[in-house]
Amino acid sequence: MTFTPAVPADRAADRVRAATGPDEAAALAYPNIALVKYWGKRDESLFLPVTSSLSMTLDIFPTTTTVRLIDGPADTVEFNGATATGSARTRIERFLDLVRTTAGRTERAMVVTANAGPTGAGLASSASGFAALATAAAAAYGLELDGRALSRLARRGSGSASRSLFGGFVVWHAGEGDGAVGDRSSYAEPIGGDELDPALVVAVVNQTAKAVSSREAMRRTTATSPCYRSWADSSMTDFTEMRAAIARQDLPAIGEIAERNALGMHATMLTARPAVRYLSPHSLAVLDAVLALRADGITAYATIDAGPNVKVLCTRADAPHVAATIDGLGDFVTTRTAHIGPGATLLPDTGR
Ligand code: 2P0
Repeated sequence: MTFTPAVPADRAADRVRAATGPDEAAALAYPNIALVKYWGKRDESLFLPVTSSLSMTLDIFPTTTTVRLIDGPADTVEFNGATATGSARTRIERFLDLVRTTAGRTERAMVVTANAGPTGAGLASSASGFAALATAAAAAYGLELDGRALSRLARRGSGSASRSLFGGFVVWHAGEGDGAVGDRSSYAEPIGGDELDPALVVAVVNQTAKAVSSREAMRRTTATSPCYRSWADSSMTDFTEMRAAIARQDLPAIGEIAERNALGMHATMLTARPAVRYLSPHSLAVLDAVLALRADGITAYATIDAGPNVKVLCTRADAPHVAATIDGLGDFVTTRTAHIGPGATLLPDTGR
């Protein structure tokens, strides 16, 4: 299988740059992959999670987004070169409404956004998407927010987007309480540890959008899985142990915790009613290859999000061997190797 990016990142950035002027801003943000997952909300409207999560921001598959304020009666949204429709458009319009309310502004906006990677395939496109949109929209509407406040804003577009505001290893605190108290206390921040410099080999077995959205899967799982509460409890332990493992730069421990946390999350989906199953036979083939690599003494651990694609954490030095092993499984899989990436940025000469 050949991986075809939707829009090359550099070309998307050029298009956006060419379009910027007053009252407009463009931003670039990268996806992040959670090593301790966010899976379940305690408040749907404020995007307050049940548990804290911890991620690594990547240096591949960025989203580039420009927001230009316009005179027209409605927002317009262009996504990967086509007019956005349906729920994708509604999510962006609702988010812009939130930004307008926060800024005390009423102008509508023209949004142009492009993903360099697959969309809706469990490769964190909504994380990079809403991190880029929050960064660009806040600047275009004249909101001056620090990193913590911007992460809280991005959270309201998509929970995982709060983490893509920052580079390297990032925690998103679940926070405490409901309403405004919960909102203020649920933010993301970087935690350092970047010296570890691991690689994440992304094994793409399917780059089409999933049938059940992660939002719906999360909702169904928390409401119906008899295993959900025990996963959430163990995830809190995983979070504490993961922070300690990152602080002591212990890659085998980081991998072990990440793998058990992800497989536990999938167990909650499999036990939802009706079940949600993102794992495919190809996902399992990659998981078997990871086990075989470990049996050969390679530090390689898997994590999987709301989709069939598998991400393999390993050292930078081992990444070529890990990628070659997975590529060798057959035509059904192709790999891209990521490393630690930067936080969201405004593109030069944009913003106010
Ligand atoms: C994560 N995922 O921590 C987890 C692991 C998928 C599996 O965050 O409803 O698109 O927009 O807050 O952020 C995907 O969920 O969900 C996700 P919403 P989001 O990365």
